[in-house]
Amino acid sequence: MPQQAPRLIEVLADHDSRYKMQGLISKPSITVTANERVHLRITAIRAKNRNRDGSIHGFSLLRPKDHKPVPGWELLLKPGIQEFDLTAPEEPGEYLIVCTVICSEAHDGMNMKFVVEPEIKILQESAVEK
Ligand SMILES: [Cu+2]
Repeated sequence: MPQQAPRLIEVLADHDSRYKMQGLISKPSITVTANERVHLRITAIRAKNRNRDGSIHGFSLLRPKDHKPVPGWELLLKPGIQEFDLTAPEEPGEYLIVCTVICSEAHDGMNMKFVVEPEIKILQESAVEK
């Protein structure tokens, strides 16, 4: 089966402890389809503080029901551009991305919406499965 190229999503983790996306500077959000493969390109710019390991921001995806991090989606960011190949959660819902590095006084507000929409099954595929 031909694999579709993962979708590129670009995020800026900025010096003012905010996530930003092109065209969505004041209210960034990511919408994906369940199980979709995504290629995240995150540019991180240092705020006031960093962790001992050199991380300047975090990027963790939290589940809607219990705010537990999604496995594989607990990212720590070093200064500069970093790329991650990830698979979206299979459960639809409104998730939250939060920073996990106490990067400045504004850290508590460093979060953004992440929506997982249900997967649309192609009729032919489900006919074959049954
Ligand atoms: Cu932070």
